Amino acid sequence: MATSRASAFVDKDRLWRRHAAMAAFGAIPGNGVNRAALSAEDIEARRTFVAWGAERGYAAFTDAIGNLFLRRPGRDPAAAPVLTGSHLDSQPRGGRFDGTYGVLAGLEALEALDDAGIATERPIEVVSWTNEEGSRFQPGTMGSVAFIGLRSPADFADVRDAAGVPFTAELARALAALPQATPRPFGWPVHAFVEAHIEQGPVLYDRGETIGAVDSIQGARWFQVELRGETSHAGTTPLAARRDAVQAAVRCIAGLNDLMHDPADVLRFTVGRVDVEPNVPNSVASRAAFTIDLRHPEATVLAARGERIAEVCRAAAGACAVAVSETLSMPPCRFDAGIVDRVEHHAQALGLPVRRMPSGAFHDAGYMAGFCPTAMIFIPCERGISHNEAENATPDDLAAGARVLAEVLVDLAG
Ligand code: HGY
Ligand code: MN
Ligand code: MN
Ligand code: MN
Repeated sequence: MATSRASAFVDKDRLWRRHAAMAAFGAIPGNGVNRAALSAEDIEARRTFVAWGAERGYAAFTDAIGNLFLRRPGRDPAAAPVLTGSHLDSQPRGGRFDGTYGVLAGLEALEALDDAGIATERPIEVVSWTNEEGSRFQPGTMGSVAFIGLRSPADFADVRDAAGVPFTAELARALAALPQATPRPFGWPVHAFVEAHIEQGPVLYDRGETIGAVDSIQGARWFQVELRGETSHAGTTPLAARRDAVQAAVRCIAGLNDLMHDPADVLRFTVGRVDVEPNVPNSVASRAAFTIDLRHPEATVLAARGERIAEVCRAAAGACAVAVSETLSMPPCRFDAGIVDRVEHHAQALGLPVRRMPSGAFHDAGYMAGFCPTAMIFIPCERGISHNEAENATPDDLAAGARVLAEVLVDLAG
C-alpha cells in the first residue's frame, strides 16, 4: 500500500470551484441547495457532471432508474471496475456538500490520476445515485436499491411527490435528458465501492480530526402512519362527536415517544413530516399522516421497537382508523475491513488525523455493502450541521478526503 503520486495531484481549488458551480443548481437563500431528486435542477446538475467528465474523455452511462456513471478506462477493459460516488439530489433545505461531495471527490480523484499519469488495471467509475435523500419521493436510496436488485423501478410505479407528481413521469423526463446511448443493466460486477461524504455529525469537527475511516452504518427504518377521521365544523361539532385525525396523530406521537425512549440516547426517533387534510383552521381534520424515521446500530432493537409501532398507534387512535406501513428498511451494515484499513493507512501516510467510526446517517454504501466490498471516507463539516442550508466544510478538508480517496482507488484498481 505505497502512496502513489495521485494524491499530490488533487487540486483543492478546482474541487472547491466545482462545489460552488454545483451549488448554483437549486440555490436557496443562506448558501443552501434545494435540488429535489429528478427535478429540473437535479437533471442540470447531472448534465454538468457528465460535461465535466467529457472534458477528460470519460464516457457516461445511465441505467433504468437514472443512476449515472462516468468511466475512466483501465488497462483491462473486461475487469470489474472500482466504483466511487454518492448523490447529487438534496434535502429541500439542504447544503452544498451532502452527497455532492462524494460525487465531486470521485471526479477529482480521477482527474488527479490523469494528471499524475497513472494508469490502473481496472476501470474506475464515479456514480451519481438516483434519489438518495427520499425527501421528495419515498423511499430514499432508490438508485442503489434498484442497482443491487432488491427492488425494481416497477416497484416505485405508484410513488408520487407531495404535489402528486408521479415518480415514473419524472424519471422518464430525466432519462430523456441523460446519456442513453448504451443503457446499462443493473447489478453488473463491481470490484469495490468507496463513498466519500461529509460526516453530518459533530465527532470529527469537535475533535479537530480530518478523516473518518467509516466501518459501519447504523440501521434505519421508515414508516408512514395514516389516521383517517371525519371533517366537520370547528365551531359547532361537540368533542364527543368528533373524529379528529390531528388529535389522534398527537396521541400517537406521544405514545411513540414513550415507546422509543432510550436512556442511553442511542436510538434515534424522528417524526419529520406531518400532512393534514383539509389543513384549514376551522375544520376538524379528516386525515393526518406522519412519517417515522427510526435508527439504531442493532437490528434486534430496530426489530423490537418497530414491531410495536402499529399497536401503540392503534391504542392511541380513538375513533380514527389507523394504517401503518414501512417504506424503508436498511439493516445495520459493517464495511469491508480491508478497505477500512486502506482508508486508515492512506490517511496516516498523508499525515492526516484519522479515526475509525460508525455512520449515523445512511448512505447508498449501506446497500452496496451487501453487494461488493464497500467502505466510506468521512470528512468533518462545520459544527456537524447537515440537512440545513448552513452546512459547511473547508476546502482543505474536502481536498484531504479526495486525496485519501484517490490513494484508496489506486490501491483497489491496481
Ligand atoms: O437520511 C440520511 O441518513 C441520509 O442523509 N439521506
Ligand atoms: Mn448524503
Ligand atoms: Mn442527506
Ligand atoms: Mn361555514
